[in-house]
Amino acid sequence: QYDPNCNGKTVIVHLFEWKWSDIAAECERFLGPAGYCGFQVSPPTEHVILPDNNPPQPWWQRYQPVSYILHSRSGNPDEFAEMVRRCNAVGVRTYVDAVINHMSGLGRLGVSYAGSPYDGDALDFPGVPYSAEHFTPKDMCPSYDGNVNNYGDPNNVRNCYLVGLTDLYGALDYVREAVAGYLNSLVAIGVAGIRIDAAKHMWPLDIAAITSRVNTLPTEHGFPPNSKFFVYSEVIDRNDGAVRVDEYYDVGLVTEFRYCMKLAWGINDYGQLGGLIDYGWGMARDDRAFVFVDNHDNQRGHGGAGDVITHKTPREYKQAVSYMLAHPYGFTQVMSSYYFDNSDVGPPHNEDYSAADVIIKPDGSCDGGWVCEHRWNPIAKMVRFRNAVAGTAMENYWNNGGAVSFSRGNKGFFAMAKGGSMTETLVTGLPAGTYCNIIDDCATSITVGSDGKALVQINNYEEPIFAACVGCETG
Ligand code: LAG
Ligand code: CA
Repeated sequence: QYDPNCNGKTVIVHLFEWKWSDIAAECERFLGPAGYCGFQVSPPTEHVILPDNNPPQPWWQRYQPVSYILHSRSGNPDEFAEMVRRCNAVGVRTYVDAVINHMSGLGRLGVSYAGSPYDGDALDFPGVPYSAEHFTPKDMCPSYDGNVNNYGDPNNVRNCYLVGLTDLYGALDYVREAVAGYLNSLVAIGVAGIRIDAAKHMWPLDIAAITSRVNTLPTEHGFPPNSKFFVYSEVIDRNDGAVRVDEYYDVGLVTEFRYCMKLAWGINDYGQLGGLIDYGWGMARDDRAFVFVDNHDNQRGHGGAGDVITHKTPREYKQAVSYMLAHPYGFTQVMSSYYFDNSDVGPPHNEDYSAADVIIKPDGSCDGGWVCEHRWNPIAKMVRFRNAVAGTAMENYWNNGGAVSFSRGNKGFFAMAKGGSMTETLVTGLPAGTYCNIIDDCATSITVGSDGKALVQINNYEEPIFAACVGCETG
């Protein structure tokens, strides 16, 4: 449950709203060679389809599942299985965003991609099937209108309807079995793990009862015998309610949303980077923290928003992601977005609202409305750095308020200058020798003396980052 099952690699990317055939190609042409461990997909199951919404078919319709059939606007079950297979073949793992706290919202009525009808008001989802008795009994929700509205009370947070979403009764054996059946169908085709959507709104014991029914990963997809399904629970804990991240340690890693905020503060004011991890705040312990600079919600003002840096400020974003990937804390996820002005609007799409092709330009950047942060120069390079220094501690930390540097054991050295330039003699932690900056493709380098020190110079306004690691130059 704690191992992402990717041979010790350290970074996954959230390919938000990408379609399955594009992801398969991306594994082969980019994610594998770049050293990514794997990718998180948008919820793959049938979901409500909202053509009359303004804008039509918002991204968030995928967070209203109506069955566990793997058919969505990203593709059909065959395309999904083919993606998992092709990616596994190049050592890149699939992680599914599993929406298992709830089904559709109340009032949602229709038929989804594979033909499953849904009726939210009647609590009727024959595609699973679920019916009224499988949803949390009304008398268990201490809220005047049935919705989650008191984050100080765990019964309210977990037994009421989150923004009107029909809440599954996770204490029932039938529900646990149905959800585990879904997860086992993923395992069978080679999926390596899941994000548990809205885990904060589920009882940790119900999650444990479900994950305990999940099979070990199939060796025919390249997993060592007895490998366990990787789990990270999405729990938004900003010291603002009754639910804490540590309640979920037994089922897997937990999202650490305070990290987004603290890192943003640190990039805006380097002096604060030294206090990035605050255990006094209850931040998740290192071996349970799942961290990211931004995610699909908080980059657009949905859950956990406020004080986050996104692709909309590329210079700051590159610094934030680079710092995250250099810093040893937690297991890291990189975001890969599409451009948007309206926070509800879905991905670039075809006439039928299926996800549009991701276009790759000759220079390796993306087009067609896709941002592809995971391909941005310093971000992709820092994936290589993080893999190379895995398992080492942060040492020789130096910070003068405008620039920062540290080493990772005797394997890596990282420096960053907020203003775009710096000239400092610093302790690198590296054995004597010459090391080049992987960020500028070895255009600059440092010479480390027998005392471990080197003159470090940065002169690059857009990408003011120096990263060197032993054995990294050749990739
Ligand atoms: C999550 N984590 O806990 C997801 O990361 C987040 O994106 C999901 O909300 C949420 N939990 C439920 O899975 C998203 C949007 C919501 C949207 C919801 C369901 O942030 O805005 O709610 O998905 O589609 C929408 C409307 C609401 C309406 C609700 C039910 O915005 O106004 O009440 O649907 O019909
Ligand atoms: Ca619930």
